[in-house]
Amino acid sequence: MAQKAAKRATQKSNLAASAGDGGETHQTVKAPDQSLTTNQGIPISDNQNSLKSGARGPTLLEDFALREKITHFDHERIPERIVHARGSGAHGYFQPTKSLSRLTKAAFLQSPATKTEVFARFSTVAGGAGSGDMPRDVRGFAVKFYTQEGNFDLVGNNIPVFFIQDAIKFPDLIHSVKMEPDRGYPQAASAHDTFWDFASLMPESMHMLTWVMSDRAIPRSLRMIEGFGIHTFRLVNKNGDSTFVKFHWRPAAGAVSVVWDEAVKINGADPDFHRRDLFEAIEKGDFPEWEFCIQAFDQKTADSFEFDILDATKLIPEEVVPLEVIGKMVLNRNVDNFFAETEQAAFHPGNIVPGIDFTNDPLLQGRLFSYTDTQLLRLGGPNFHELEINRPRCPMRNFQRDGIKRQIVPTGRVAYEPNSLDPAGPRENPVVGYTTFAEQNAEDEQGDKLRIRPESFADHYSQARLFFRSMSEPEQRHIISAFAFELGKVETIAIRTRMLGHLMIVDKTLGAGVEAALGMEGQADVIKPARAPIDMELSPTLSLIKKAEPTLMGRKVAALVTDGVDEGLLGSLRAAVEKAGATLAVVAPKIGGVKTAKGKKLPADQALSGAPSVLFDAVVLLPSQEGAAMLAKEAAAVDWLRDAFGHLKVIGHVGAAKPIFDKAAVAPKADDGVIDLQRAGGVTAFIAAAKRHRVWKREPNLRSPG
Ligand code: HDE
Repeated sequence: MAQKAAKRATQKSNLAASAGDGGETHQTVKAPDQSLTTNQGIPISDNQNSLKSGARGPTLLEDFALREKITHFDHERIPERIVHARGSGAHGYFQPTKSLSRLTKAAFLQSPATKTEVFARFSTVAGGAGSGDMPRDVRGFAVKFYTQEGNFDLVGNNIPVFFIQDAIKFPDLIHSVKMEPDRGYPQAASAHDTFWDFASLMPESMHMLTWVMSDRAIPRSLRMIEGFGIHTFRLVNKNGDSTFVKFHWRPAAGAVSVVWDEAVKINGADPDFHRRDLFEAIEKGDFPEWEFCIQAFDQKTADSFEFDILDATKLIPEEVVPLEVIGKMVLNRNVDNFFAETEQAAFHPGNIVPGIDFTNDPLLQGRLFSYTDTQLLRLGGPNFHELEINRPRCPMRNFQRDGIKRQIVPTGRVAYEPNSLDPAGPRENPVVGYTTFAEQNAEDEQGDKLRIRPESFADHYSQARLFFRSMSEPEQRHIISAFAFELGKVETIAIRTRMLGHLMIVDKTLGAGVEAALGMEGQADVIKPARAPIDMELSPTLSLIKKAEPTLMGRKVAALVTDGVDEGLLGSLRAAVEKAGATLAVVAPKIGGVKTAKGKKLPADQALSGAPSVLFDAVVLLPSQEGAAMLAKEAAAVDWLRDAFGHLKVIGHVGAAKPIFDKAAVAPKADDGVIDLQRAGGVTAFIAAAKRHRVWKREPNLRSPG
C-alpha cells in the first residue's frame, strides 16, 4: 500500500493513479463530481476489470457495468448516408449584405443587421464514410440556416448542374457509380464499367460529365469550392410576387483545384486532407468565408432561354443573368463532437421558410420526398428533429407526439386541434404561416397525369459544349485526360465507343482528343442526338483559371530544411508568407527538428516521411551543402521536389539544393516558377509567383493527355 501511495505521489497528472494487482493502471477521482458512472448514474469503482468469480475465474453475467458498456459500444455505428456519406462540417453564421425585401419576405434576408446561425456540411458523393477525401467526385455543399422562422436548408453541390433530369433515375445513377455489387469495388471511384455504361446511355448526363471530368471535381480545399443550389427556386415577396432564383456560393479564398496525379497521391498521404484542412483553418482563426449570391430573373427572361429552367442539367451563364451578392457566410466554429453534429445532421431541401419556394423541377420534387425518408432509417425514427444539430432555434410547437426516442416532454391533456380545452395552445397563423406560391404560369405546368419528359428538356449537348469551350487551355487538357483516364479503366469496349460518340457531339476537339488519348482514333460510335446542339455564347466565368485572382490567402507553403539551414532566409520567407495570409510549415528529415547554421535548435512542424510536397501549395528547399548531399540519397526528398515540379508548383531554393535538383532531373532555372531565393528580390519573386497558384505553361512538357 505504501508503495502504491508513493507511486501515486510521483504521478504528474492531476488524477490519482495506482497499479492494480495485475500491474494495470487505475486513475481515481480527486473530486466527488468526477466519478465515472454508468448511463444510469451509478458510480463505477473499477473500469479496468470485469466482475469475476475468483481472480482467474469466469466473468459474471451479473456485471451490469460491463454489459452496459459493451452493449452501447456494439451499437455505436448508425447506417451511413446512402450518398454523401463522407463529409465534414462546421458551424458559423450568415449575414445579408443588404436587404432583399424587394424579392423575398424571408425574415433572415431583410436586414444586414440580422445574423443567422448556420451549420454547413461538405461531402463527397460516391464513397463510404471512411473513404478518402480526394476522389474525382462532386462535392456536396449543404447549409442549414437556423432562421427565426424555422430552418432553411440549401442542400447543394459544388457543380451547378446534375446528371439526371428526373428523380426516378437517382437510384440507377447511384447504383451505377457505387462499387459494383458482385466484386465490391471500386470504392469512391467513377472509373469503372457500370458508371460509364449508365452514363453513356443517359445523354442528359453529358453536361454534368464534362464538369465532373474537370478540375472542379478535385478541389484543393473545401474552403475553396463554389456552391450551387442547382434547381431553380422561387423567391416570394410580401406582395406575393414571385421571382425565379438560382443560388450560388463564392469562396473568398478563391475556387482552386489540384492536378489529378496530386489528388491520387494526396489520398494516400492524407486521406483526411480536406477534413483536416477545414478543421485546422477554423482552429487557428482563419475562418472560411463565402459570398451568397443569386441570379434572379422573371418569367419573361425564363421564356427567352433556349433551355428549360426546370431542367437541372442546365445552368444560366453569369454573362446572361449576372450574380447579385446578397450576403456572406463565415464558418467560425468547429464541431465539438463529429458524430453528434456532423454525422447526425439531417438536411432536407424541403426545409424551407416563408419567402422561398420550390419550382416544378422534377428532380427537386423527388428530393422533397427522399430526405425525410432516409433520415427515418439513418437516425432511427421520426424524432431526429429534436437532436441538437437539427432542432430549430426558434420556437417549435405542434401536436405531433411520441415515436421512438422522443426527448421533449409535452404537458397537458390536449394533443389535437381544434380544441376548446387549451385556448392558449398552438394554432394556425394565416398571416406569417407558410403559403405556397399558387400561380403556375405555363399551360404545360398543369393538366393530364402523364409519365413524360418535356421536349424542352431534350437538348443534352449544347451546355456541355458551352462548358468545354469556355475553359482555358489547361482546363480543356485536364478534361480530355480525365475522360481518357476513366474510359481507360472501362473494360467493355462498346461502352468506350459509345461515350466517344457522345463526346464527338459535345465538341470535336474533345471527342477526338479523348479518342487519341485512348489510342482509339476513329472508333467513336455514331450517335444521333434527340436535338442537335447549338453554339451558345461562351461563358469565361465558368473557368476557374480565367477568373482566378492572384492570392496566397489560406494557402500552405512548406520549407524543407536540414541542419545548417540559413535561419535569416527562413525568417524573411516566413514573414513574407505570413504577410500574404498563408502559413509556412518547416519540414525536416526528423520530427525532432534541425540545428541552424548559427547552431540554434529549429523545431520541425512535420517529418519529411509524413509530409510529401502534395500537401502544400508551394515549396522551398533550404538545405545546407551537407544536408543536400544527404537528401539527394533520400527518395522522399527527391520525390518531394520532383512531385512539386510535376504538380506545377512554384519552387524556391538555395544554391546548395543543386544535388537534389540533379537527382530529380529538375533544372534549377527550369522556368519562372523555379526561383533562386538567394538572388536579389528572390523571396518577393517567390511570393508573387506562388500567388498565381500553378505554372500552367510547364504542363505540356510534362504529360500528354493520354
Ligand atoms: Fe441528394 N440525397 N439526392 N442531391 N444530397 C442525400 O439525404 C437525393 C441531389 C445532396 O451533408 C440523402 O441525408 C435524391 C442533388 C447533398 O447530409 C438522400 C436525388 C443535389 C447531400 C438524397 C438527389 C443533392 C445529399 C442521403 C435525386 C444537389 C448531403 C443522406 C432527385 C442539389 C447532405 C441524406 C448532408 C444527401 C437523395 C439529388 C445534394 C438519399 C433522391 C441534385 C449535399 O436523401
